[in-house]
Amino acid sequence: MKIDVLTLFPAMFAGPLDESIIMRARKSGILDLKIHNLRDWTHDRHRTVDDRPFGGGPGMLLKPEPIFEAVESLRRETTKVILLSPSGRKFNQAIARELARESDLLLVTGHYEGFDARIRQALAHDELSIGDYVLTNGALPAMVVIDTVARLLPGVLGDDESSHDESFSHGLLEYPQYTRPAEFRGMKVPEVLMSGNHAEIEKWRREQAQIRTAKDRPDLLS
Ligand code: 4GX
Repeated sequence: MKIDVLTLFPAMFAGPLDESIIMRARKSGILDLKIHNLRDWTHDRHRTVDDRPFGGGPGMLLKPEPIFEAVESLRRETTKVILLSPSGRKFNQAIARELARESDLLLVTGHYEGFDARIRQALAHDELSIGDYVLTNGALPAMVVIDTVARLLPGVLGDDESSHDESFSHGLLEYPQYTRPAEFRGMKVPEVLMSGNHAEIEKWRREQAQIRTAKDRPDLLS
């Protein structure tokens, strides 16, 4: 999969995507990730990307020209163009699974108060939010989407890392898990887990997952 990112803060992307599983996916060629500076598509001396909203109001908006030029130069016939903003539909594992089937994504990250509405109208196939809170810019949301989608690409996870989407595939939170020691600072591992009775262990885990989900994420049950 090819992922292009359009951002005002390319330096923010150094680090999180240069480690571990994502770096391995990039080195193997499964993920072709390119970060682009929006200012490279400006033409004035100050490399202006923003302007004041018509009709007044606080803050600045990303102006259309640099984003249109950038998207038109980066996109291909097959590219899905996605804006990151708090007004988008809420990103989740199901959306990640859909995106993992695309051949190329172009993630456009905002800053300031938002985008000129014509960017959304004419360029965007989708607009995503990573949650109902306000960040300073869209770089972290873009990295969240990239990380979540990349680990779903075939060949990215090894056998040991794989199969652990569990919480979001069977719709319940994980059951509690324990490793050695069997007793730590007075806290004991539940007896059933050391019983060797696999039917009982299964039953206990199903119950625990239910209890935990009802308590912490009742929204997943309804
Ligand atoms: N999930 N931000 C975008 C600028 C902005 C504001 C309004 C469009 C409309 C965020 C989130 C998020 C901060 C990124 C504001 N762009 N993005 N930025 N939560 O908070 O995606």
